[in-house]
Formats: sequence, structure tokens, C-alpha cells
Amino acid sequence: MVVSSESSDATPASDNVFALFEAAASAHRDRPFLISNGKPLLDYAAMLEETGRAAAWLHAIGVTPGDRVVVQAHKSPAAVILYLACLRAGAVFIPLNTAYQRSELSYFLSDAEPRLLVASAGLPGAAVAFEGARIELAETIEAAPWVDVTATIPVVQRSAADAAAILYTSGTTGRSKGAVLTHGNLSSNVIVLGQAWRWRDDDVLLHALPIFHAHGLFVALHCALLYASPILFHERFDAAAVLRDFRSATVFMGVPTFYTRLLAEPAFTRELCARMRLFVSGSAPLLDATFAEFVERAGHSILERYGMTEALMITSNPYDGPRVAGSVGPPLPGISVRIVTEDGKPAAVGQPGVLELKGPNLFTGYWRNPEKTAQDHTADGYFISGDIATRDEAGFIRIVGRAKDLIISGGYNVYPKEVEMTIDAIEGVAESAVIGVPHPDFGEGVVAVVARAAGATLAVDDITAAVTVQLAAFKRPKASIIVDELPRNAMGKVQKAELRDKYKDLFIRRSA
Ligand code: MCA
Ligand code: AMP
Repeated sequence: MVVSSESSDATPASDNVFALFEAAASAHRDRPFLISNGKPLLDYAAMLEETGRAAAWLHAIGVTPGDRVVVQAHKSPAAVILYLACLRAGAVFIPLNTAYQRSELSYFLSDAEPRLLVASAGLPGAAVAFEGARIELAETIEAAPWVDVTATIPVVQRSAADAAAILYTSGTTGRSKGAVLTHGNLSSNVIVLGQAWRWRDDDVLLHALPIFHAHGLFVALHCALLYASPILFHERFDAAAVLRDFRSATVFMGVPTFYTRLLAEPAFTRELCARMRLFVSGSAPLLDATFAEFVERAGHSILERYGMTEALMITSNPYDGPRVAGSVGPPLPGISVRIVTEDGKPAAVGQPGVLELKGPNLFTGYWRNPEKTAQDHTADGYFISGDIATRDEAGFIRIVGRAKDLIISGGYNVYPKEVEMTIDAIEGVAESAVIGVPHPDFGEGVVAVVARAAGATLAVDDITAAVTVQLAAFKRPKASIIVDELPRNAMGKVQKAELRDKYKDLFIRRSA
């Protein structure tokens, strides 16, 4: 396909976050961009050319600036190019977890109403795309339809307030909401992170996170792009494969499960990490034991930071100076964080309260959901995170609990309400309570405690069969327990705390 550059309304790049990446890449055109198994796949010059052609393709097929593009695709160089092309073309990128099942996907598509859907062949997205669903345009990522395009387009002008991406994140209602993130959010956060983590010109990033969440996409990938750093590209986290690349890398980012899995590898040694300068952890709490064992084995303190989809990265332990186990560090520069007690007062040092924040990192709101947006903000514009935190004398923050009913399993969010709704619809179920309990690999493991309806027969297999069809694998209970009734307090509220305590050893063997 030949696409004329006249087809674009492109003007100078302005606040488009891609302009930052373009500037870095233009200064380092010969530098490898993506490297897989020791082989350079693309250099930064090729990144610029391919994203230019892919952006031209997007415009040629009718994706105009501001249009939404939903992508359910396996992690691959093509998926990275497509993401960057969306930025470059001014389209709004909406990545979806590859584990989402068909029924989950239908909701996202009807809510997002994308102009274009791109999916990996074999994933539910591809099936839905080609069934004539209400989507104007659909493609498989394997087709990489831009490879035949000969024209390219310059970076489309966007203002800092224009949407760059929508990331779905579940709510307490069990229904996901799209967090609208702007070019300004993405730019400000990556600039702050690059400075806070002392990104260097000779850094090499080992990237093994999925690219459908903020951690892999906006934290890891963007930091490398801002400095045109080579990326050792892993399509998924496999501890043995990651270990083989440590000698060539300087920076690694992961969820706590990555670190516990690395520590379980006998081949993981201090010598292997000799060139590494930074290990970052986030998305879920890092256990003190993991932090301490890592110091022992790798000779490095993991730098823990805290963030969320709606606000990207919020706090970080210092690069220089002590990194405190169990703390997520002080707020990043330019971000205001306050901790508010139940009676609405500022929390004293050490006193727990809900963490609220404000800054250039904060999203503009939930997609087509002004009520929820208003509900989650205070009158003075702070976002109510739903995390319970404390702050010490030195300003270091600890995340000590959650006001929201949320389970974080291996870095993925599981909303109990969504799993409960699926289980409650099964014949023979009176009601269910879905909880998270300590899990040696995933941090928290999903457990369903299910009350059988009076006189009904119900087997664990019935629950497994229903959740297997309807829910992504990471949301499915790792254990289901059938009981006669759920514990309730005097107000009739199900006592999840009691259940968490009762089943706390389900996955973990504790020494007496
Ligand atoms: C896979 N499974 C899981 C999970 N991942 N179950 C629970 N929790 C999970 N996280 C399922 C698989 O589908 C499979 O199910 C079974 O567990 C075993 O799979 P396994 O091969 O062990 O899993 P894996 O493919 O190795 O994946 C584990 C993983 C992955 C590498 C830890 O979950 C992962 O990459 N997590 C990173 C998540 C992340 O990037 N989060 C950032 C969110 P079955 O046996 O039924 O087939 S962004 C965010 O939170 C904010 C902004 C922040 O602060 O960063
Ligand atoms: P998400 O909705 O996927 O963006 O997940 C954001 C949530 O992950 C936050 O609200 C926290 O509950 C949790 N989180 C992220 N980083 C950390 C961390 N370092 N320690 C504890 N919880 C974290």
C-alpha cells in the first residue's frame, strides 16, 4: 500500500509524548531498540521509520486523531510499533489483557467504541473482530498491515490535555472503568522517573513485563524510549530466560512475583548482576523477606515504588540514600500526596489514612463516567486512591492496607465483586465471598468461599466450569470452598476479615 503524506493533518509535534521519544531516537539512530535472544531486531532509526509508516497506515484507513484503537495482542515488536504509531498518529491507545475471555472483551468493546480493533490471531479479540461486531475496522497484528506502506507521517500535534491512552481498571462495582491518560500525564511521569532513577546514556533495560498495563508500557518502555536505551525484549517473564540476560542489562523492573521467582533460581547469583545498577519493584507490596533475601543474593536493594493506573507513578524510594523495606518512599517531585483519616483530618505521623494525590500525573477522569470520576475526587481536586497508608517523620510512605475490596495477584488486579457475581449466578449457589490470602508465588491467591443454596447440590467442579468460561485465568479462584453459610456480623454484612484469617494458611505452610 502507498499512502500519501497529504492524507495526514500532521503539524509540529508539540506536546505529543512521542515527540520526546522521537528526539531521543533521532540522536541515537544506530542504537539497538529491541534485542531478543541476543539478536538486535530493530534499531532506533527503524523504530522511527516503522512507527511513521504504521501511523500513515492508521490515517489512511480512517483512524483520525482522537479515535480509539483497542489492541488485544501478544507482546511482540509489532505490538510495540503499533502502540507507538497510535501515539504518533494522535490515536487513543487502549490495550487489553491477553487473558481476557470473550465475555469480558465484549464489555470493553461496547464501552470503548473503538474505530479500530487489532488482535492477535487466536485471541478472543480476533474472533470478535471478524464477526461483524460493531467495530468499523479490524485487523490481526500478525498481518502487520503497515509493512507495505511506503509513506510516513510526522508526529501529529497534540496538546498536553489530549488523551493518549485509556487503560481499563476495575472498580468496586466489578465493572471496569477506562482511565483516560493524557499526553501530559505520560510525558510528565516519564521525565520525573528518568531523573529520579538517574537514567544513564549507557543503560540497557531488561523488559519482561506485559505491555497492556501501566507498569510495562508507561514505566518500563517509556523510560527506555526517553533515553533511546536498548531494550532486551522478553515476550513474557520466564525466570531462566531473564537470568540469561542479566549480564547484558543495567535496569530491570518487575512485580514482586518476578523477584520471588528469580530468588527461587539457584543460578541467580551476585556475579550475574555485576553490571546491573537498578532493580525496581511495584504494582503490589514487596515483602520485607524478599527485599532482604535479594540484598543477600544479588548485592542490590530493590527500589520499591508505588503507583496506580489513574496516576502512573506516585512515590519512589530514593535512588541515592536508603531504600527502606516495606516503604514505597516519598512522593515523586511535583506530586502532592496527603493521608486523610476517616474523619477527614490530615493523618499524624504514623497514623493510617487514605492516600490522596494530585499532580501532572493524574488522569483526567474515567471514560464516559463523570459520576465515578466525581466520586473518586475530593472537592479540591485530589484523587482518592483507595489505598491506606502511613507516613513517617522522614516523609516515607507505607501502603498498609486497602479501603477498596481488591486482590492483587502476581501484579494483576482481581475485583472480588466481579468473581462473586460470576459464582453467584451458578445454580445451587446462595452467595459467595471472594477473598485474597497469602500466596507464595502470587503474593495473594484468590479464594472463593461459596455458600450452597438450601437443599441444592453443588460441587467445586461446577464453580470451576463456570469461571473457566467466563473469567480470565488470573481471576479464577486458586481454591473454592463450599460452606453452608457465610459468617455475618450483627448488621448482616459478610465478614471477609474473618474468612481471610480462617484461610490464611491455605497456600502457605507456616512453621509452628
Ligand atoms: C498467570 N496466572 C495467574 C497470574 N498470572 N494467576 C494469578 N495471578 C497471576 N498474576 C495463571 C495462569 O493463567 C495459569 O493458569 C497459572 O496462573 C499459572 O501460570 P504461570 O505460567 O505460572 O503464569 P505466568 O504466565 O508465568 O504469569 C505469571 C506472571 C504474570 C509472570 C507473574 O502474571 C505477570 O507478568 N504479571 C505482571 C502483572 C503486571 O504487569 N502488573 C502491572 C499492573 P492456568 O493454570 O489456569 O492456566 S500496572 C499497576 O499495577 C500499577 C500502575 C503499578 O503500580 O505498576
Ligand atoms: P492498578 O489498578 O493495576 O493500577 O493497581 C494499582 C494498585 O496497586 C494501587 O492502588 C495499590 O493498591 C497497588 N500497588 C501498586 N504499587 C504498590 C506497592 N509498591 N505496594 C503496595 N501496593 C501497590
